[in-house]
Amino acid sequence: EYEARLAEFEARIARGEKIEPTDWMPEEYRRQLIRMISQHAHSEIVGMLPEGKWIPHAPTLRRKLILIAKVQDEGGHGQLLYRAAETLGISREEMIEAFLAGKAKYSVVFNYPTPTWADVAAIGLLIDGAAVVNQLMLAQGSYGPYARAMKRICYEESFHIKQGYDAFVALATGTPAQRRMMQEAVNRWWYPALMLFGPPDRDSVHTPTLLRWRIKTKTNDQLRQEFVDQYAPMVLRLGLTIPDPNLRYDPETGHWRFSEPDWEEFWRVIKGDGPCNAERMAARRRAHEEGRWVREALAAKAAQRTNGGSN
Ligand code: BYC
Repeated sequence: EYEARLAEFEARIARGEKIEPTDWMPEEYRRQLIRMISQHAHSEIVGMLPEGKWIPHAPTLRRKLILIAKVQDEGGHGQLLYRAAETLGISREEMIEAFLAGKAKYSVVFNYPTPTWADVAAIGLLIDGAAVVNQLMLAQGSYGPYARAMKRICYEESFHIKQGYDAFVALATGTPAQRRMMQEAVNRWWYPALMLFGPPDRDSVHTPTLLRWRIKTKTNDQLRQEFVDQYAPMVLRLGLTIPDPNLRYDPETGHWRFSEPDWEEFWRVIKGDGPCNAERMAARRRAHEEGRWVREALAAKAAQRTNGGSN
């Protein structure tokens, strides 16, 4: 019985069909999706913090308005993703509880600091750029609600890259002090951007299962290479350098060669020992506490309505 259902499920995926919430699916497929989508949602919400810090200090009114809109979009992406995960039978409260308890991960990159305005530009170009490379792949995935959310999110993220590129170009072609500031931010964000794609394939425990069921359609290393091929020449063209002595174009393969990030640092930061982990978690716990009265008021209102109350 189970074997037959599994075969039919896998045949549907092989035909390129989307799996929808009420369709039969293996428990492991459901578990993997909940893990990934909820981590993705937490990443969007935590990802509001490093750039959000710069909203009061944006250099011009125009940049401030754009940044407010961008950070707000990230909050929206988080909501969209929690909703997609809820279709798999887990509640938003359970997901947020797991996150606040430190049991669910969020992207390693948001544990790095943003000491200057140029870090906002570096995130906008490199981190959003990396996120889009990853998410265009996820938009091809087999689970309907996640793939559709990805498609919509990629549209907005493409605008985010444009704002990142615009701020990046302004600094990279600005005064010597601005160019120096932009270069230092690139030095800080290059390796985190490479880390966004996850551990190397040889250490990626989930990749075989995710590829088998088309939750992912490319591996971590494949996407990392795509990112470097696309973004390294862009940074160099703007007259900046990349902090990797091994970076060079290989005409034989048509790809850029590059050094891997420090994977020991990656695992250490994921486990909680990065420059901003404690600060990020504290900010989220505080926001959760400060929002408690809103959740309680909404719940009370809903209960009143089901009890037939008039207001
Ligand atoms: N950071 O077997 P692996 C954004 C964990 S935010 C932290 O390769 P998989 C934005 C992994 O969870 C967009 N942890 O995993 C927002 C696993 O641990 P668990 C963020 C990571 O799933 C604001 C273990 O390492 N994007 O765009 O095959 C401002 C083994 O890894 C990371 C997403 O979340 C990491 N980078 O592949 C600006 C995309 N990588 O769970 C921008 C959705 C790995 O067993 N996720 N780990 O405890 C994915 O595409 C995949 O999950 C990954 C990892 C490619 C990240």
